[in-house]
Amino acid sequence: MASAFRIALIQLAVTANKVENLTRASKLISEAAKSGAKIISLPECFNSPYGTKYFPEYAEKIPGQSTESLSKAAKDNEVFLVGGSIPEEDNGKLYNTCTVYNPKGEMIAKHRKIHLFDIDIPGKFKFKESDALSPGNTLTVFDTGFCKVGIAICYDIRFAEIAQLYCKQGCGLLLYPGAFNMTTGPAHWEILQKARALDNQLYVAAISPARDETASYIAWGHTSAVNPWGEVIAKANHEEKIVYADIDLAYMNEVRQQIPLQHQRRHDLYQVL
Ligand SMILES: *[C@@H]1O[C@H](CO)[C@@H](O)[C@H](O)[C@H]1NC(C)=O
Ligand SMILES: CC(=O)N[C@H]1CO[C@H](CO)[C@@H](O)[C@@H]1O
Repeated sequence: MASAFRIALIQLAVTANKVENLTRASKLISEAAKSGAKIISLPECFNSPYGTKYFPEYAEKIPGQSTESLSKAAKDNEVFLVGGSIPEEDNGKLYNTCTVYNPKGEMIAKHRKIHLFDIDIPGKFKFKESDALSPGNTLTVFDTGFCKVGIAICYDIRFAEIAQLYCKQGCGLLLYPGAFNMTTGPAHWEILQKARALDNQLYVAAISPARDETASYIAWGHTSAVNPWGEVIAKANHEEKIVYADIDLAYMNEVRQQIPLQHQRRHDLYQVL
């Protein structure tokens, strides 16, 4: 199996009309596949505006309209497709859920956001995801044949332990569909990707929706990919765009040899279980 392959990160412009946006996503997936991408990812909440008041209205069962459209896009284009996330309804509860498809269109993973974004700064800013959503309780790794890939959603990137566990399980690439806002975006979006990449000496990519200035929650955009040396190797500004990045596992192994963190851990003093 080739040690280098291309991924595509789709910074989709998401608005209120679900059907048109699904069609738009499918079109961009096919464009990315034609440009040689083997793994393609959509952003967090790609079929719905981001906000607790929208989740009940846009939520779907899995399988449902949005995930069937993803399965078809993966199969038609013969790619691994990471379906960003959608609000999922299951048994009366809502989740922020990412589904993953193989090139035959079969769902091979389903990941529910683990850490919900609950912020309340009195008089300033309030966003309480847990008003509408329930948390997921499992970590998610899938194998592509190119490398193992770990998934987590948005706020989850702030919890270094998840990335460490994914690294321990042999991942070469971590994908974080996410939507940081206009404050946390410029402050933390890129540095968190670099931190997770450097700690674990692997590739990290974060996939945001394009910015919509008229939305109630304004996304920072800046979908990007970082290599195991901590360098940004591809990035968008805030408009709709497909970001391509080449993942080179031979390079990853070189970095791991140059700075042999993996062999020098003091498991007698600390351990991520
Ligand atoms: C973005 O979120 C942070 C809390 O995580 C909050 O302090 C800030 O006010 C928000 N910014 C905007 C522009 O909404
Ligand atoms: C990216 C994209 O095609 N977005 C569309 C989503 O649906 C709304 C409403 O129909 C359109 O205005 C957007 O252009």
